[in-house]
Amino acid sequence: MSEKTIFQKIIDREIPAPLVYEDDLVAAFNDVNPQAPTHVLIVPKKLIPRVGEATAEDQATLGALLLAAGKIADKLGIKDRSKGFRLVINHGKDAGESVPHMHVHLLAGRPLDWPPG
Ligand code: DGP
Repeated sequence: MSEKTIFQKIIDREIPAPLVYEDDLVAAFNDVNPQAPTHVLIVPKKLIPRVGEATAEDQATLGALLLAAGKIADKLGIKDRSKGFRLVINHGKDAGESVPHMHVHLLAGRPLDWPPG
């Protein structure tokens, strides 16, 4: 069995990180290197290395990630359209993926450029 990812270790509570949100399928915690005043990582408890490798079996998990984003935004007071947030998923090298355990970045708290860098 291959070495657990850092995110799996956080999910399994082997590495301490306060959880911003948790349900049966996903966990969320603050990014260690925040790119905005709010930068939360929403991670499936099941290891899906990257979004393009998800299968039909993962449908509920993929849905849970987006539903969690809405709940977290609500909890953090950024769901209102006058504020807002951005969700980002990096798949592979050109996108800047650095942890091979799929995750959704939730970024907020400042105006975010478009197109992204
Ligand atoms: P990505 O580049 O899309 O694979 O994003 C990986 C993110 O994970 C990056 O923004 C930094 C964050 N990160 C890496 N190691 C840790 C860690 O040990 N704890 C936390 N909370 N975040 C981490």
